[in-house]
Amino acid sequence: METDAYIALGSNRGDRELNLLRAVAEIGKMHGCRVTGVSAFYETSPVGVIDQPSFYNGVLRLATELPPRELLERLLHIELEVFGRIRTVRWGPRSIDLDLLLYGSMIVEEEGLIVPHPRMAERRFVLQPLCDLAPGLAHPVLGQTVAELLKTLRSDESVVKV
Ligand code: PH2
Ligand code: MG
Ligand code: MG
Repeated sequence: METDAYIALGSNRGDRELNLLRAVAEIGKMHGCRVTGVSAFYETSPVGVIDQPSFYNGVLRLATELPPRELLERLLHIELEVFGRIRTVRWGPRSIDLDLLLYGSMIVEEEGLIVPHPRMAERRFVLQPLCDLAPGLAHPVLGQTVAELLKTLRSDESVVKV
């Protein structure tokens, strides 16, 4: 049985667009996973640590047979082995960041694995590309759709389609 999962893609180091495209290709190669949608890419102002280069962000949809923990491990493997990402500064510059946003309507709270992603509803750089793919999708905890969350979001982040 396949489940729809949504993955956030982010890059603010190196060739940001190429990094996102490479990540989509790598995720598409994973066994037990089919990429069924990719959002537009957006150039976004950094959130959290603001003294760093702007990001490119996007979201992809996956039909997957992998359970969420295994999916997360494969994503971390791509970050590490394909992009050579070293985790130094939390929220600092990175060639690629792959975050599991949603796994069907499942709610998971385990060590190192929280789904839905705990900050997704506050981030325009996540909600805008997610809205491209799934405006009517309900957030499993908050109950509102992605389009509703985006409409009522109070945030001055800049998010511009590239
Ligand atoms: N990721 C972060 C922190 N801040 N800001 C933008 N614009 N885009 C991101 O992907 C991002 C961020 C932590 O992962
Ligand atoms: Mg992140
Ligand atoms: Mg991450």
